[in-house]
Amino acid sequence: MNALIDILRARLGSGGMLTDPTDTEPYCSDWRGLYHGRTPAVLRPADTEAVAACVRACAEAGAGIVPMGGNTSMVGGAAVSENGHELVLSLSRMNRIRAIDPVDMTMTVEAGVTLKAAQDAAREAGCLLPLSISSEGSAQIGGVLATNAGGNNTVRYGNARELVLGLEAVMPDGTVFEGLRRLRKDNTGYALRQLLVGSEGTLGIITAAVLQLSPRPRQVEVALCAVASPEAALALFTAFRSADPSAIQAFEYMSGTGMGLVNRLIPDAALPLAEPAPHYVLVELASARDDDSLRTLLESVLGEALEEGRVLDAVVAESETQRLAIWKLREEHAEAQKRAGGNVKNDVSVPVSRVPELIARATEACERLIPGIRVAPFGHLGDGNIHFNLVQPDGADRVAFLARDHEIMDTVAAIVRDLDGSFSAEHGVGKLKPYMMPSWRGGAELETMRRIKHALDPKGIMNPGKVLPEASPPT
Ligand code: 2HG
Ligand code: ZN
Repeated sequence: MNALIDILRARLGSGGMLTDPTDTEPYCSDWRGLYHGRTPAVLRPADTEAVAACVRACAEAGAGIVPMGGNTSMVGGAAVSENGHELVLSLSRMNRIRAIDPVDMTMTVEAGVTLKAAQDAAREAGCLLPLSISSEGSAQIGGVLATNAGGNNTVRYGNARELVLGLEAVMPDGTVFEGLRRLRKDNTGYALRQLLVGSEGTLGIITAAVLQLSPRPRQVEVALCAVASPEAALALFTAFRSADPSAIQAFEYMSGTGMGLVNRLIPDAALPLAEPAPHYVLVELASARDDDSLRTLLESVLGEALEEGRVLDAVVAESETQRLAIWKLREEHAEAQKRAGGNVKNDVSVPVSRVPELIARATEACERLIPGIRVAPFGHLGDGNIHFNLVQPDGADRVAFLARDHEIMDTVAAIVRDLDGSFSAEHGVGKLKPYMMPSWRGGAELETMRRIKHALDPKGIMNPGKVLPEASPPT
């Protein structure tokens, strides 16, 4: 390992590498505080050629590499192991926006650009980068694509995958896949970029991408609604969809418990409604038209739902400040749950029609499993992705609660399976969930994934221990 570090130091210079344990320590824990590892060095290459040189050197030495962007994974996707044999490769210094073309509606960005910075640059060019996730201030493009992030606007624009026209990546042998094409049509063999998107750094390191931009909407309307039940939330979704299927930009669900935690634990997050409610919906509509048709649509659908009692109360944002204040109530859910103590996350998806059944059955099962558990689901109702999160009972022991995480996850997963859903909708598999892969993606599917991994990364150096479970020894 020392010889490898000397080679890498010579290539990267002292500014391109951290070895002092006080400097490397922040790279060795994940956002949730689930994993704490060790690394002899954090590599900080500033361009693609330097990433390739690092990977070549590691491949020759057979050393594991953990690619890292903003380190915001919810499943330990960038967790470094405890054995101290893996090097972290941070993409943070690759933070240039290489090009924006408002005619082609594309932007070429490097992996270390934060999603927020990419959104801002698109906006300045008069366009919209429609990907939006709660951690966008820290999450970086490389990680967002490596995990095929979804987020708030999937209902309208799809997941990250749908926005990727081209990709540049360093493959596990250190060769560079130069696929930064920006074409809407390009049927020329296997879609390698789509193989790398969502591979969580196990097949290569994304260094840059061409993203598809959209026209900026001229009108945006946001409302926060109190509803009596998840069924009422779903009915509101279908009412908006029937009124104008193209208008919905985000349709988010929040439980009363989750909202209560946000109100209590996040400064300046006050509920703008007279009474707390058992369930909430945040709806955002957007339109390219330059008139007041969107407000009319919002008021007419909400008016009818209020009259019929499907919506108990609602507030419509009258300014950008109010719009952001409403979104804050939604986006701070993860932070509030972290502050509330130990929490177990289930990033699951089901067909949209089955969301109410998921919430009812999983709530009942979890409350039966651990009396006093705080059931705080929220998420992207419009695309069927619910974060069915559980917070430890008030005053319970955090460690004892977290020791039951698999039991809780398996309880929820059994219901999700019964509802034809997925055990990981948008956060990926990471280090937390490979154990679930054989029962969910077994047979030919998992075997094909293993073959692809072996073909591209025969030494198994890319993000070891993520996505695929250890193969059981031949019998
Ligand atoms: C969100 O939608 C993120 O806010 C985080 O995906 C979800 O904390 C979570 O489980
Ligand atoms: Zn989410």
